[in-house]
Amino acid sequence: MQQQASSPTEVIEANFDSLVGPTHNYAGLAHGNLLSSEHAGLAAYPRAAALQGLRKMNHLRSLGLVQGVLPPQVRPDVEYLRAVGFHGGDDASVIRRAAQEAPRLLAAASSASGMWAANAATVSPSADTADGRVHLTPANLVTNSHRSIEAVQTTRTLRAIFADASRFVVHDPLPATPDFADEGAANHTRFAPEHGRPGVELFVYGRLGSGEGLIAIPGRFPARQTLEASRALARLHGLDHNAVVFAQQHPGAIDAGVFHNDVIAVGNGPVLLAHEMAFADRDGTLAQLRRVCEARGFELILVEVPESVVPLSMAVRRYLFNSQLVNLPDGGMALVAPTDCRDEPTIVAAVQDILSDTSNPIRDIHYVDVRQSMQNGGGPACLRLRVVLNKGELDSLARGVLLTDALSQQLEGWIERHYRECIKPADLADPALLDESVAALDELTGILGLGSIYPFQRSSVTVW
Ligand code: SUG
Repeated sequence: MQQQASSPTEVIEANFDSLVGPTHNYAGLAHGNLLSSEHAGLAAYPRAAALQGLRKMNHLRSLGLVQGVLPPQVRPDVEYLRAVGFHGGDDASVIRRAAQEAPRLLAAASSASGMWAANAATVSPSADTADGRVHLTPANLVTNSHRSIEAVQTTRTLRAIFADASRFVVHDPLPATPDFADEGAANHTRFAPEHGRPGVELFVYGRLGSGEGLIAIPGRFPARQTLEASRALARLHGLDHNAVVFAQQHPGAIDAGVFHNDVIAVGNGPVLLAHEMAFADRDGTLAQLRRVCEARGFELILVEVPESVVPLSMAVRRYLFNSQLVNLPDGGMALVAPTDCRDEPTIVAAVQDILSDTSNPIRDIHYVDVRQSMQNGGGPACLRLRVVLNKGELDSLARGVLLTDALSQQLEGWIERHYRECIKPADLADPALLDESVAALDELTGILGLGSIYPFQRSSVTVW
């Protein structure tokens, strides 16, 4: 099963962003995510949101990076509504009944939350795994109902893209119970001297599963990731236990609105950019991470931002740490940050200090406008799933999902044709939204060359 190793320098990081789905709306569904709560009920702009996402993908491509596209989920999820008792009748009657009797459930069934691809799965590159394959485990997202319904379609989609079983393993999601609550790559960071060398994988959890004992947990907001889930992922992926670190997220940070670790830290290569409140045991975690990186033959480069420079409350609103940190083709790294950071002088000054400090390789910052996503608590890093790939792996995945100028143009036209300009909460009661989404997604699978990945494209008896 072990593949011919390609030279580590031929190994790249591809970013897979999900297209924002046609039902993008603000329903205030994510307790503990302050921006989602704050914008509940606001008019949302799905067409603008999808175009912002596409522009962000093209920006990454203009920096010389490989960019992939993931298709959205079918929403509203009428099967979910049927499963919770709105059965009988056609789809339109199910939607109308849910709108009348349980608008919040309809909102959950209609959420375009699959757009945050960092929560799609946890990914370990082949350089880190025992069998030399790339391992992906779709996240079960059990903490929130509107997100838990993503896992089944995410698994199908990833299996369609990473289909070559000699190179990729797409596991089933972890058991959907609170003990194994898993939010995917948003709580996982990989460090390596170069993408293609064996790395160190950091798993950050907010609470323990019941098999693990008791620790201090946040009092106000839910901790979404368990240690038990993180351990299971490391086992499933066949990671070397000497190259894995499990660290507890600071409970105070979760209570301040840091619902995922990627709201307070980002890593790339040997670099960790983090706020000082990232970890419950700051000193212990950093010392262990340094030790484990050293044992793998490289030095961790820590860029830490103190509370006195960027207060946590500001980080949570502006998403500095939810920037993408990427390698530039000519060396050095760049941050791809939300424009919300550019509008805050304190953050601009902090970034300037980071860029001019020659003890780290971060050289440049690019601002991208992803405001439609930001208002639901998702910044640039939430919108992408990173997959480190060697040449053979890159060549063997479904090619139609890799963004090119031609594909980008097609997608732009597709968005203009199919997406509504505006969706207000009351619009979710309109059954036409489902028909519009189905028509859009049916065309999209053709554009991306993915075949039949949605239930509406298959006969009712097909089992994936
Ligand atoms: O799970 N927001 C998402 C945002 C996820 C951001 N992802 C990362 N940090 N990786 C969440 O909290 C809001 C949906 C609504 O309220 O309509 C929402 O689900």
